[in-house]
Amino acid sequence: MTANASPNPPSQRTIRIGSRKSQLALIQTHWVQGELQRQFPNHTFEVCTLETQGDKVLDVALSKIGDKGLFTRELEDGMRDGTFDFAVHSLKDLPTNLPEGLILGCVTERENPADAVVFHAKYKGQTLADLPEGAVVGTSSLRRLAQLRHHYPHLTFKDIRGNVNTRLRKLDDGEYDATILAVAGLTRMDFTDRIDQILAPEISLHAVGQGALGIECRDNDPEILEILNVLSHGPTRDRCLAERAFLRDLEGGCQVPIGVNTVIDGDTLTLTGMVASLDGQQLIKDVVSGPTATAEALGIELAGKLRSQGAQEILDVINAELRS
Ligand code: DPM
Repeated sequence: MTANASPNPPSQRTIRIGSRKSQLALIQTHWVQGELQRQFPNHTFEVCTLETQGDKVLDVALSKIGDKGLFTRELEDGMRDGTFDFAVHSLKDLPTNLPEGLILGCVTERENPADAVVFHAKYKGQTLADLPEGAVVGTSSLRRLAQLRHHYPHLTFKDIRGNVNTRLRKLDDGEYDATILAVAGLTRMDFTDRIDQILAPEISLHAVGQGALGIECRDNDPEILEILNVLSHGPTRDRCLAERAFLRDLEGGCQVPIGVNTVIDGDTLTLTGMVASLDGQQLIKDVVSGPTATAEALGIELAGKLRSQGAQEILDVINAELRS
């Protein structure tokens, strides 16, 4: 007997995924595309790439551009005008307030969220503490800068821009003695052999959402939300909801010296957070714990605790400096 076409063929849809063009962005987006294509063979998943403002403006310090949505706005416009159905971001690049009509549809399982140190060949095998007075560390993250200045006042810091490959090349060319990059990005790009030191949370609290992918989509497309649900990782989502609520409440913006760490043990989520001044002299840190189901409330509670210890004043000074 020959098989007849099914009278009710499963719905078939071409689903377009928006992505930045950097190598890391494409590795992340192609992973999402591959997983979804495997689990939903009836649909066709296509990747569409574009450049964001953050990819184009490379000669200005990230913190000076200061604009929210630097790496996401063009992708969001594409979702709203129907060019794409969803966009894959590094969650840490996604602002905590999303534009009307768009939501965080899915948070994927997090890689190691820690920061890593990569040294120039002449310092291979050492640690930041061993570097000589005045050694030059490349970073454009105010969070990394403030925490490392606090712990290692003997080091000098210099801005470094560009994607991961560009940064490693600038380091190898001798412009810097070390650079700090996320373990997650290096791992996804197969550069784990370049990691010389992983910074413990006692030294560097990571950025909000670091190591997880955030998939943003329209709030009125239940079919896409259902599809994305297969890539959602509950514990990562709870941790990142707490972290993002903390940052949103402090009105951190995308470039501020704010760091976090989260741990889930059973049903309890513990969130550590810190705010530091750019010179590293003031560093306010505290911890809250509670049920994972109250993740966002925990983030807000921690923001309040830090504010009562002077965090707002530190942030006001930094925001005024960045705007001048
Ligand atoms: C944001 C920051 C940086 C990126 C600021 C911060 C790092 C900039 C720098 C918000 N986005 O972390 O305090 O160090 O000069 C970025 C990276 C990844 C996502 C690269 C990195 C990959 C890791 C991940 C850039 N965005 O931090 O090494 O998925 O978390």
